[in-house]
Amino acid sequence: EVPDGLSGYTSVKVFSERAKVEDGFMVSDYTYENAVVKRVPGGKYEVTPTKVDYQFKLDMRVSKTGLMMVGLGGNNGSTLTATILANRYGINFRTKQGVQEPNYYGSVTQASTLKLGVDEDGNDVYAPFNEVLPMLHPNDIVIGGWDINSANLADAMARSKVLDYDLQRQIAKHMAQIKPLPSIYYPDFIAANQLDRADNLIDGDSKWDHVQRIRQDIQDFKVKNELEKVIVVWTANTERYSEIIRGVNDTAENLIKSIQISHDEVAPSTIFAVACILDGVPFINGSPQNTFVPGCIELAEKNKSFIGGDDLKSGQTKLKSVLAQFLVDAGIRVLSIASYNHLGNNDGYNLSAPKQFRSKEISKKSVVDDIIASNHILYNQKGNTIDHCIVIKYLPAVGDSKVAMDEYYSELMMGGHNTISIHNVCEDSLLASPLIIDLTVIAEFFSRVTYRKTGSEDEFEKFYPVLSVLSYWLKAPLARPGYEPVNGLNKQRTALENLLRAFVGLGPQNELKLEERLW
Ligand code: NAI
Ligand code: DG6
Repeated sequence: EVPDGLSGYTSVKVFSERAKVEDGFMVSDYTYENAVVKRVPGGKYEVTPTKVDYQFKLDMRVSKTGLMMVGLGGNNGSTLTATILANRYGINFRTKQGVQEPNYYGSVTQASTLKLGVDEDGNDVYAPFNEVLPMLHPNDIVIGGWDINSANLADAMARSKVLDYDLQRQIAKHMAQIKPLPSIYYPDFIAANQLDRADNLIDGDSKWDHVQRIRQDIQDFKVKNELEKVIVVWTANTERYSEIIRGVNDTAENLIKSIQISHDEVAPSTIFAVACILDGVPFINGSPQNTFVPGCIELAEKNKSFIGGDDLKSGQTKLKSVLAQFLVDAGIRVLSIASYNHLGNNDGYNLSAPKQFRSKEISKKSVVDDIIASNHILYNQKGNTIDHCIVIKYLPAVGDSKVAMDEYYSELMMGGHNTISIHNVCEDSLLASPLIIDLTVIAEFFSRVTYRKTGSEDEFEKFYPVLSVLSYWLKAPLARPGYEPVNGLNKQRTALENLLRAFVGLGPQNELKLEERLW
């Protein structure tokens, strides 16, 4: 049944001439305004405004969706599962502060708002982010996945030591029913100290058989739970980087051939990605390694299958993607950033091995690249970089409570200096789990969006497979080959909000406030 009005599916009803609901689809017209800039000799710029008209089409019906996590028995996997179940069953629990109701704090889609416009007096009005258009609710997500460790999720949750005991106690009976599927373990890719966990493995050594088995697992999960869609998120251990070797993983064809001969350089995460891509299942990499080798991206392109990554942007790096951007946008020259972590969870244990640390170091460092590139007044031939140092230490005693210390040292006017020091302690997995919800919700949402150029008779088609709208939640956003990733958190959020607005026939977010500023 199609509700009346332009939306009516949510609490937000938009009356725009540029959008209408027809047969369960929201169809909107959007003029994409941009500017093409030419740098000309003498440090000058020639700017030409551009306009392209698009039509977007969104299926308003949310699909019954499953989330399969690779690394289900880890801190993120077990914390997220318990949180969803606690919310679904409305399980309150006691902490030393009193009774705690379950919630989804830290999730943009579930706990943040989006400015819709202004009221009659010209003051801003906000609505819940997930009320602008129909989105998947986390309580409805069916959870499953794989782990190289056989612990059921009640035991995995206890091992993670993240959630309060009273919640663990009440939720254990639900969690115990979930057992990770056996997974693939190529010891060379994660730290040797993880060996003891590997007691739940798919038989055989053939990497091609592993791809087929994972495809089958996804299919079985879909059928068993009567799902329309499955989204797979890698939240297993950080792997070492794979070497990019010509003829091995540089093209889609070579990558498939390499998997067929079980080439050593194909990582487990790439095996999962390929399995998903072959069946059009969105695959998101929540860890820093280069799962998406060039051949894997090409395969996603060929199969028009969504991929997104890399590495969940939860705490220190999220702050950096705001703070460094703010300083540089304020015309302050950041000279160095020293970022230090210590943590005592299994992630920290795995990262205590040099190759796995290196993957994390790369992703944590890359976050300021485009910020530096955005300001040639501050960064130029005289000094074109920020000294950026990443340290991570494993300290078992602190468990999941990660300590992050950062020092931003900057140059001010007339040779002055400024030091900003930040000390941040947080339960790492409570910051990371809501990001997995958002990635799932937004990936499901974009799998319902198609577009075409206005006036074209072509079929509507899906967005480009590298789903860079997910960048907000990712430390080292995967970008379409040939494009630079955008790291600044505010830019990432603006893109998301404006896309949502475009789909309901609203123009981009603006803060002009002319109601107030003009007579
Ligand atoms: P964890 O170590 O608690 O969990 C990882 C799980 O993956 C373990 O249960 C392990 O047995 C399993 N595993 C390893 N290899 C596997 C394979 N091939 N197949 C299936 N399962 C496998 O780690 P945690 O804290 O849950 O983090 C997961 C990933 O997310 C790590 O790469 C971490 O760096 C990344 N990450 C975590 C954040 C956080 O705040 N917790 C934030 C950003 C990224
Ligand atoms: C310590 O750096 C371990 C990592 O897994 C981080 O906890 C995780 O990548 C989150 O990093 P950040 O920089 O977003 O807080």
